[in-house]
Amino acid sequence: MKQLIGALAALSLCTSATAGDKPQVAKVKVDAETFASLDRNADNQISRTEAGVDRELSDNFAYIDTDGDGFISRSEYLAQIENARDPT
Ligand SMILES: [Ca+2]
Ligand SMILES: [Ca+2]
Repeated sequence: MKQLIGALAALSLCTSATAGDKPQVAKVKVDAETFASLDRNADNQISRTEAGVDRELSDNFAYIDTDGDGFISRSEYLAQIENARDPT
């Protein structure tokens, strides 16, 4: 029985050690889907009105809209995710 507990402990250690990489990959996928769900009229960009449903996005709209055209394009949205993941 002790051996089994030891094996389980080793297994859970192993799981938590590898878990570090996975959430980020999953988050990017979720965020790409979030873009599609925010883009209500499917014109491939998020207007201020569309961003209004997401307070964080709305608050950072001007910052995310790097070319200042008043819309967040898919690339601007994904670039913002990249910046959030890696501030350097
Ligand atoms: Ca749109
Ligand atoms: Ca823009």
